[in-house]
Amino acid sequence: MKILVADYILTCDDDFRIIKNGAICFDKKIIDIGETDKVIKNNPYAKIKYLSPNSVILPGLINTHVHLEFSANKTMLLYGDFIQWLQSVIKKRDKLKEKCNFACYEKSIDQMISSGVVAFGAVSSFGDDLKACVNSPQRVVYFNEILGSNPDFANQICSDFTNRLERSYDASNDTFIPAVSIHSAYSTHPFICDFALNIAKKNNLLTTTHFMESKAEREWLDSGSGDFLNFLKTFTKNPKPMFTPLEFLNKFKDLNTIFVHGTTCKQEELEIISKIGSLSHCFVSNRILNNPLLNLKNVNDANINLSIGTDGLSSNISLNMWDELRSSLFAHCDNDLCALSKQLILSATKNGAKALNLLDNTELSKGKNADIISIILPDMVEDINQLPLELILHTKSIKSGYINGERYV
Ligand code: MCF
Ligand code: FE
Repeated sequence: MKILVADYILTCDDDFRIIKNGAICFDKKIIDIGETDKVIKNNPYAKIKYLSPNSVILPGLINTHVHLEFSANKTMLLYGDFIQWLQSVIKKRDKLKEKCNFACYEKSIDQMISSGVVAFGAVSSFGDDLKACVNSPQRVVYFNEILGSNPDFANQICSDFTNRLERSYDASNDTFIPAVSIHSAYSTHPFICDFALNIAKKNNLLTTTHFMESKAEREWLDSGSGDFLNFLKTFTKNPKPMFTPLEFLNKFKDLNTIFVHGTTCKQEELEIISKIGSLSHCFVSNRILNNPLLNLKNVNDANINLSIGTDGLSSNISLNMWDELRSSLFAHCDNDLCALSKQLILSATKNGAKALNLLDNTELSKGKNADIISIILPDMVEDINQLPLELILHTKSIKSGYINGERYV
């Protein structure tokens, strides 16, 4: 049993309570949290650790969308246009895959670890990242991806998917959870989509999908025209959209799904997403691939559970969640700075936990998982209301991190 004492504890509870001069007592779970004197008095046998001045304790961060298999990329892909990027991924996919050895996976995971990520949702296209994900100290929701628009190959695609899913089942444990990813509405045939979603339904698996990422996707699914038409002609003779946007969303209605991107969603679609799942916001990826900026007002109006994803290094330069949060803070410049900072911190903690169905990770309170991080700010904070903002502005790495009460940083 340990007690950590800090200048501030950001609980991320429903009242967004910040405890000044606070302490948290835990083993695997949180036993007590509150003012330092009381916590120490109530738990006399715990080992006490006083953190350095200007310390902040908060729940471990959650990255709801990352692709580790593309981690070898630095300058190999084309940026600035979504379709061009997609073409370059297809062209360089095998090379990137080959370049990402075990050390490459570990490096990417380490980048998340040192930024305070205690759980992540990894989309796995090939199953090559399985061992690295299983070995990582973090909680991993492992989304086995399926895609393919040609029904002639459906049997092969489905059996490859089933094999990968089974391998992830064999590896599953308390901190490694198998799940299902439908790549997107433009790349997945309804038969293939149904196949994977039926398995998800039967086994109560979490699902994820890229949805309404680009203007091209909007145009294609709405009217079968635009940049996707020529692109898809390289795969199919006379390509037609395989779903309307609402038909696609409807496929997920009895599941729990993380929709990723959503930058070109209509309000009606956001309302549906709010009911059947959540949305992962990957600002840097959207910017690099020339996709629109997510409209936070519309997302908030639809009362969506919004979380944060870094996406993969195929469309980002960093898997450090603070880098992602900083970029997002600077991007949404119509929003009040302090209110946005608070929303971003909640998105990267509580909302991410809800999205990945890690319901014991939603906040720092009695009975929840002891997945805790500490950060040392460079100086004292003038106004406690600006603490979330100062954290986003100044943090690059954490001072210490605990998962299930075990120190991992
Ligand atoms: O989220 C970004 C952009 N949108 C779509 N796909 C991907 C992203 N990052 C990686 N991907 C992967 C995807 O999982 O790229 C491939 C898929 O395996 C594109 S389709 C050949
Ligand atoms: Fe992605």
